[in-house]
Order: sequence, then C-alpha cells, then structure tokens
Amino acid sequence: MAVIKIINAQDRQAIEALFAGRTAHQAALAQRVAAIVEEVRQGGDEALCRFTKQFDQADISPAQLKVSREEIEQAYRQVDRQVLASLQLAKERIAAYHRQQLSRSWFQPDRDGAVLGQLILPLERVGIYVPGGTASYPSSVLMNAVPAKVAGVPQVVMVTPPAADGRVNPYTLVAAAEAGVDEIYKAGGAQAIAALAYGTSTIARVDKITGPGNIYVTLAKRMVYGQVDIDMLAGPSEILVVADGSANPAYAAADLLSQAEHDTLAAAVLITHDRALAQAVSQELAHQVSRLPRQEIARQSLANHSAIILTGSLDESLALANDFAPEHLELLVEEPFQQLGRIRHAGAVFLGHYSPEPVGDYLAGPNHVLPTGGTARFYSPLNVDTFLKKCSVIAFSKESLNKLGPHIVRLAETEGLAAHANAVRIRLKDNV
Ligand code: HSO
Ligand code: ZN
Repeated sequence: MAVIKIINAQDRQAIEALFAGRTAHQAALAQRVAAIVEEVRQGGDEALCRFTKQFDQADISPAQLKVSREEIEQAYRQVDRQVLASLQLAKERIAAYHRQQLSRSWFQPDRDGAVLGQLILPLERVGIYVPGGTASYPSSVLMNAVPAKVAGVPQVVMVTPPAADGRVNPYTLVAAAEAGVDEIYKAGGAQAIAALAYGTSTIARVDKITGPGNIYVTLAKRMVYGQVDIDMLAGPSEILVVADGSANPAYAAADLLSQAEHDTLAAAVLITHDRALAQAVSQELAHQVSRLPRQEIARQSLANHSAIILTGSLDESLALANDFAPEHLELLVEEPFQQLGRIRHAGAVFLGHYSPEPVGDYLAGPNHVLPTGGTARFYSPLNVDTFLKKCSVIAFSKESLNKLGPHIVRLAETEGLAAHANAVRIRLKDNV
C-alpha cells in the first residue's frame, strides 16, 4: 500500500491542491485567542495563572511563575552528560555561524563636511517562546537564544508551558542556561505571548517575541504585533527534496520522514524527473515509516500534505521548487553547487547526498527557525539581525549647514513648513 501519492507536474489541479493545503484559515480560533490576549492584558498574572491551570493543568501561583536557580541546578543533575556535551557543541557551532552575521556600526564624512553614520544596536529585552510537551525542543532554545546573545541582547527571557506537575523539561532548562537566557517563566500558549507583549507584575514586557509555537501562539503573535515586534509567523515544518538519478532512494525517504514526523500537518515533497527513483522512494517510505515511533504522525503528513511529483527535467523540478518556496530544500543531485544559482526561494538549502536536513536542525550552525508556508519568498531565517536594530547618525558642521542649508529651506517652504525652514535659516551666515 502506497503511503504517498505520486502526481504528475502537468496535473496543475493536483499541484495547486498540494500548495494550497499549506495556508489553512483559522478565523474561528482567532476570536478565542483575542479573548485570551485581552484577559491577560487586563488581568496580568492572575489571568495568566488561570489559563495555565485551564490549558496546561498546572497549578502555579504568580510567585512560582519564574523558574528558580534551584530548578535549573536540579535540571543539570537530571540530564545525561553526553547529551549536555552535544548541546554544548551545538551551541558553539550556532554561535560561531551567527557571529559571522554581525555587521558593524559605521561613520563616514561626506564630501560636504557632514559626518553620517549608522549605529547597530541590540534590542534590550527579547522574549523567546519555546513550545512544551512533545514539541519541546532544546535545539530550538539554542536557535533562538544564541543569536540573541551574539547580537548583544542584555535581557533574554524565555517562556515555556509547564507540564501538569508544574515542571519544565530539564533539557529545555539546561539548553536555556547554556545559551545564557536571563529569565525563564512557566507559561505557554496565547496567554504567554500576551504576558510578554503587555507585561504583568511578574513578567516585564519585552520589545520583541521570537520562536515558533502552535496555532494559538502564532495567532497571538499576529495580534500583538505592533505592540511588540515579532520574528515571523511560523507554520508546520516542510521539506522539499529535488533529486536526480544519483540520489539514493533510502536517503531521500529518510529525509522526507525526518520532517513528516514533526506534525500531521507537515509537508514532505519529492520532486524528480527520474521515474524509477520516484517508485523506489515511495517503496522506501512505506518500509521506513512502519518502523518509526511517531509513525501515526508521519503517515498522516505523508497521506494528506505530501507528494512525489514527477517532472520532465531537473530544470522543471527546480522551477517547481521555487514556486513552493519551501522551508527546507534538499538538492540530492549530481552537481548541487551548479544548481544553487537557480534557487530563488527557500528558507535553507542542503546540498548533496551528505547534508540531510537534520544536520541543520541540530548543529550545522545556521538557524533552524525558518520561514514556512511559502513565506520564504519574503522572510529570512531567524538571524542576528532579528535581534538588532539600526539608528541613523547625522552630524553637520557649520560649513556643511551653510552649504546645504539653502536647499533645505527651499524644500521646507515647498512643503509649507515654515518652522522647519526657520530651524535651518536661523543658523545660516547670511540668513537666506
Ligand atoms: N525541523 C524543525 C526544527 C527542529 N527539528 C527541532 C528538530 N528539532 C523546523 O525547522
Ligand atoms: Zn526537524
């Protein structure tokens, strides 16, 4: 029994159905989320704790919202030493990659004697959302917190929903401590986003919220945008593999399953012009999925949001991949670097037979928080700039104002703004 459909690239209807499946409309949930956000905005800690009881079954008082030093020490005693070492290695590699992204402030005298420049400044206080339950990933803690710290953000705050017993996953806690997170609060869902955006007595408001979450979190982020900044609106994970005859079908299937196991809504797509490969990958998928602990999730993802697409050529495969604008794009082809110039839209590209997507999820160095749902057309991966802002610097001298001032006066008067013109004219030597 096939676990994935094979469709022809000429079948526009099937292709469109596959692409459209990514933008589900959630109007019904939006009202509910708006009510939660509003209640927390008005009710602060009390509302936050009430929702934590309702949605996470955890009975937490405002005084217990903040994770204590003892809880972090206890987490360090609980975690496996080798896992801790792997997390530390990942942290170092992620930090090294993101340090490369740092750009410098600059100052430049111009030819009229003015000094102009641009300051690069870190945001002061950033909130990182980390999902709980089975989607609680210490790797995502690193991917959010490390770039923030590389950018120089002094206050990095993390929120994550507690389990029913009021605890937080120890790996999440040690990852946060390793990354240098400054405060951790036990709160999740739309209520945590509202708390970060508006502040409560316990949680001071932040300037920006980053990190992926479920649909409630995403809707809440959209609602508080403007009150605070946000990184992006994340959807279910996606992988698109473009392969030619050089691809190993077992590798391709394993890579597709690596994202299909994330979410029943995840999309795993293979595009190839090689018919034999398409058949072989389909068989491999059926074989490999049955041995996965999360096979129920992966099977639904494969059945409902995934496909193998047959094209007539590698060129056609790449064009279709650009149309899809996937979160992750793998090029399992003979000469991947030669195809790189054709890629227009993808969150991250993985080149060749030895760069499976999970390499990027954990420790290659680039960020794994990536645009989904076709938003790679205009969003970038989470990166150091996500946590920085720019400030323009202008320093005119007496001479440069004398030289350029008459132009300013003229432009201000054209706009009917006499006070603007005066602020310049009053300084000019012959009061033009
Ligand atoms: N592939 C996910 C990130 C992740 N994978 C975390 C494993 N852990 C979205 O890019
Ligand atoms: Zn993943």
